[in-house]
Amino acid sequence: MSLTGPKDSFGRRLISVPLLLFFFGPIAFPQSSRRSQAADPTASEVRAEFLHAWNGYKKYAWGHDDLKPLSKSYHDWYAQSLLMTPVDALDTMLLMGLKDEAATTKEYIIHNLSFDKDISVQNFEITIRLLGGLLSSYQLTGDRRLLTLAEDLGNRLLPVFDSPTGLPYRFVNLRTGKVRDAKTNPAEAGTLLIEFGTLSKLTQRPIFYEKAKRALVEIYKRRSPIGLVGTWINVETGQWTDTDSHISGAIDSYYEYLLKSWLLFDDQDCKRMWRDSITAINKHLADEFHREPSRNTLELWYGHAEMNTGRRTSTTYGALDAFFPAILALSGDLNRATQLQRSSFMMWQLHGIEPEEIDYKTMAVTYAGYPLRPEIVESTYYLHHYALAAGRKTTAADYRQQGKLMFQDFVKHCRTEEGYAALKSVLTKEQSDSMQSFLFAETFKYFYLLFAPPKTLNFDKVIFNTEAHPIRKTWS
Ligand code: DMJ
Repeated sequence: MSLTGPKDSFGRRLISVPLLLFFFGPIAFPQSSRRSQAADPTASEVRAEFLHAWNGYKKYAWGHDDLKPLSKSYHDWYAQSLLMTPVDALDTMLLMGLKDEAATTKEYIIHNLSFDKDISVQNFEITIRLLGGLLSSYQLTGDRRLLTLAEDLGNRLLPVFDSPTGLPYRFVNLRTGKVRDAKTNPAEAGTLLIEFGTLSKLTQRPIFYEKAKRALVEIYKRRSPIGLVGTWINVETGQWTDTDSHISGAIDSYYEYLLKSWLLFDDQDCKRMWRDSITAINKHLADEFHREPSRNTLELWYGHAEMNTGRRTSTTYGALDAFFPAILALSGDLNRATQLQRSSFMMWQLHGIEPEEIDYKTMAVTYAGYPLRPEIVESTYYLHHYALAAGRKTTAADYRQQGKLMFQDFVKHCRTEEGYAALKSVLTKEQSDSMQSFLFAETFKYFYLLFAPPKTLNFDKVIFNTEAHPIRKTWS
């Protein structure tokens, strides 16, 4: 077979990305065999459970946003479906090597997903799930029709940034561009740059990068004198309306995107903003103590504090906060990452599956639901990766063991006849009729990657968006 095309500086023939995909199939981003490690049989179990849930979705909810696993019906977020589950699930299928399923799903999305709809949608959720999912699947398959869909969506979301401060409104009508909801939070305003920035790089249209970056900077600029941000802010006045500071829901992924945008785009402003922020977080939100004076182990948690004074306002930590060990590890702080992961796992083991929130001082559950969240699995995967990369095989095996225990609990309590169900309460284990699309995008993906051979995805070459869609830096 003769190849045409440009040659590199050594005279070797360069193969284009689509050609590479053609020759090597959709399992993209392979890495060197240096760190090759055998697959754990649990990887196949995870894939089988992914298919169990996916088949339930196909049978009862095909073409809709989500499966309702107990009533065996469907749920759409808005008046018309935006195919949340298929778009969120597609890159996981590709990584799992489910080629036929992925091909059918991709064609379905391309022929049935239209954003020309008279519905008002939540910018943050649509960005992380749909824009992120389309961009990642485009990079994995090379199918430009996915990029076309992503660009159309990006164009329709742009009006959110037309506020007096540049901070985005929370909702936008996909057809008319009408915006609403001036009260937002750092997570919703600041979790856009990976997706919008990637769209800029892939379409050569800087506007997406500029708007999303400005939003991130506008939050940072309004940090308190001690470097913390609050929970709610008005995008028209730029004033905080709730000054509670923490790393939990409504703030969490703002910090995640400061770090990851620096790494993905080599953005030096993001680097500075991340460094300032993590210093303040560790100074004012971290809570380190010995539970019992007789015990040697120092526990690390992150609680809540008033953003201006640093006064501790509550000692709660939850399922969403459990993303932070991954972030600490990615930033190079493996000590705190390891310590915090121990705390998260302690929280999981309290009732054999993780509650949404506990008081870490008393270990009492303050919010008992479990909506199939992925964050603790994400952190386990990261820590396993770093242990393996450092040649610490026993530590890596411990993280897989931790993952196995969590996977067993997860299957035991959340599996239903035709899918997976959230739990109303981890105390009673009563299920609820909900199966959010992040189950496919994140929970199953991180479980799978934890047990699959590392060559499945070259960790060092991607940045996961907050919905676990891996984005590869294909630009210089
Ligand atoms: C996901 O949509 C994202 O991970 C988001 O950042 C937080 N919530 C869910 C998963 O828990």
